[in-house]
Amino acid sequence: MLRITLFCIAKLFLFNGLLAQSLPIDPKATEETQNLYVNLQRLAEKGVMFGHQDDLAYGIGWKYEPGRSDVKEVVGDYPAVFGWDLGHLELKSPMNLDSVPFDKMREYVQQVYTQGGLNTFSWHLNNPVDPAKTSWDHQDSTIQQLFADKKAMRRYKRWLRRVARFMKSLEGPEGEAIPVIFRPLHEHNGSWFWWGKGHASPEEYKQLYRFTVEYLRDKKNVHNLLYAYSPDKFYSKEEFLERYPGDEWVDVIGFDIYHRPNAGDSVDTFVKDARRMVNMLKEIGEERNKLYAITEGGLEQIPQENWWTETLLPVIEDSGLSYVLVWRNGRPDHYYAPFPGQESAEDFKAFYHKPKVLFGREVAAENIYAPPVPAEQAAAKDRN
Ligand code: BMA
Repeated sequence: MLRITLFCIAKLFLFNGLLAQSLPIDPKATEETQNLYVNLQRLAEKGVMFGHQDDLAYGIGWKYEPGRSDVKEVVGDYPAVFGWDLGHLELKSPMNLDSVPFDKMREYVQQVYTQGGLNTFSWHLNNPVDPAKTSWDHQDSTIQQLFADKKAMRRYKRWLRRVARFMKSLEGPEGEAIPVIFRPLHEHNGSWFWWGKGHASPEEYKQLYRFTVEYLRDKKNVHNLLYAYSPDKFYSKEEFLERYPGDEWVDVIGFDIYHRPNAGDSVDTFVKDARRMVNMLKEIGEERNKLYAITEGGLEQIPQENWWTETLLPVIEDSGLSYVLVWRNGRPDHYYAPFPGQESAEDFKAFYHKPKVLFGREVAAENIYAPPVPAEQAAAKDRN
């Protein structure tokens, strides 16, 4: 009898464990969103997806030319993950803070979905207490003021409704909502944004994160989002979790990390530090059954010829990371992916060919929005 009871309890735990691992925090997540979440967990065992911010919108020397991508022009394939930013959507601006028209952004997101890739959104939103101020115009206690000031709160809700409308307008060929990763209030353990560490207590930050999720999901019925929590670089698990809103609010955990070498630094220092962060992230991800990723980063202008295979690869390989996303190719002095002729382009090709680094075609073959293939079938397919 005791053995039977124990067996039942064990089964229940196992079942709950599987459920916790396989389902997004939104119980009403659309079918494609649920499929995506489960497929991403499976895919993370195969390799790390490569991502690039604004990849289809512009690159070095071009803007809004259909089909173009700096990454594709170097390796003959698109990235697997595409980052976009919603900053200024809240202001009803027709284009985002980096001049990408939202109508075009929607088309790019549709293109990515159709070709089997993944879209992720950040949001450099203005300050809802003082809307003329940008994300970076921080002032103390903004979050506290937001919750105390009815007018500011009405404004923030209005902004969230604009986000909700945009997210719902992302539709696939059958009218289905396109699942995306939404990564609000990022890099919050730094103090450069108004939601950052120096301007809010951990509880205030959590309150805003939870409010944001709840409003979109439960009030506005947006059900095509997976939510990501991503501080900037961090030095302990405690620091990583200090402002974590809780497992029931987050689908993906990650961090942003830029390589900013100082004269005299050895590459090894960055690799070691970053790898330590990846290892801590992996532990937290495994403990909490969350997908984990390097949500943003890179080396500006990539002046190191072998940066991809000698710096980035040792940071990400055999890590279980879902993806790594490098920032935008914004200007000749501000880019993070190579383009033809760029110093690191040859090395980027070698990086592309690493079996555990996944680009567009490999991920397209995985049908990440389709019902997950049962484990046995997948294993049989692998054997063939
Ligand atoms: C920063 C820079 C800025 C940009 C901002 C938001 O890292 O790329 O030029 O406006 O991100 O995308």
